[in-house]
Amino acid sequence: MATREAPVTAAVTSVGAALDPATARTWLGQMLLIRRFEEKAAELYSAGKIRGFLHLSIGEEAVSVAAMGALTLADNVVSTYREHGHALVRGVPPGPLMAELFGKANGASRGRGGSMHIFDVSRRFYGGNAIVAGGMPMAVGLALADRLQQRPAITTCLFGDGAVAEGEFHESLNLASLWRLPVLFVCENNYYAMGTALDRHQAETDITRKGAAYRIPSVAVDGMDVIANAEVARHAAEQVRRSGGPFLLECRTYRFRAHSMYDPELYRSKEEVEQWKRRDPIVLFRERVEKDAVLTGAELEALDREARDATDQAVAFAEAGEWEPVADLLKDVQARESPCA
Ligand SMILES: Cc1ncc(C[n+]2csc(CCOP(=O)(O)OP(=O)(O)O)c2C)c(N)n1
Ligand SMILES: [Mg+2]
Repeated sequence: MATREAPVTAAVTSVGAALDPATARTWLGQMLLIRRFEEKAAELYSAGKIRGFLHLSIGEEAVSVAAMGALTLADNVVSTYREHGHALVRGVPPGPLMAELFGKANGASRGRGGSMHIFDVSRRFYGGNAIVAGGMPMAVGLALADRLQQRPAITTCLFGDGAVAEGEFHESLNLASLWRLPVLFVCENNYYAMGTALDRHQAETDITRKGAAYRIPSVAVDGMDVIANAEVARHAAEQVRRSGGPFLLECRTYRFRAHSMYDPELYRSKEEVEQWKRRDPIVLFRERVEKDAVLTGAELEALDREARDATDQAVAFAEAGEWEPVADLLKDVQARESPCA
């Protein structure tokens, strides 16, 4: 069973920052939408409505809220296969997102991508990438393109702790630093890559130290604390904008569910999972909102109802969608003419 040493760098935690009702409503509403949407997706998977791979980010909602909240719509986002939360906060509507999970033609990627390949060019959301660390060189390329075209935008690149074992992680950090490209690298460190604990595949488990090795300013934050995470992400994004160079933000978090829908979870103890669940980002934030009387009990209930209603409407949208006609299945698979001819 995995045992973890405390990382060398302490994670930033929030220190009593004041909360305003509008922000509380936004953050709680977004986290609840992700939670209810994914709980429903798990149910629909068991019912056979959703097939293929399905990776849930339940427990990691604060990271989505923080990372996406630091951006403007002119910025680019490159994500992983655990991306429903990122997509929802970025503004991909729940209906097309759910329809994509169903594989319907009204899905965000026209039913061609499924859960791991949510794509929305209008929101500069460039996947949904199934390959571990596969999005990282793409993010560096997007930032390079922006630099060459003098577009004043930054690119946020999300990746898991498992990605740090890949060559693409090192190549991407190195080039982004060497060429001073505006990339905000956001590591969702949930301490596991499928069934392998971080300290079973990395000699150095402090991911900020890997960023520092490439001379990238790197900070770790408590990813279960939406207030701290959002504050640090905002500073990180501002620094990328101001300096034009990269930044690495390590968000220390935990997934409460299995890696995907097929995973007996033999690599971690129930006690460990329960311990992390006591720091559920939604519960923690709701407690803080109640303690400071930022929102009333009725407002809190209404937020949860809205998240459930939006999820139900998304399911209805997906159910009403059509399958792509069989005659179209080969469309867009191969170019009609070779560009080299
Ligand atoms: C290059 C590559 N190798 C292996 C896999 C199989 N695989 C899928 S998910 C995963 C674990 C990745 O873990 P992490 O990056 O920590 O992300 P998390 O699932 O924890 O969000 C692996 C090894 C893959 N998709 N791509
Ligand atoms: Mg992981």
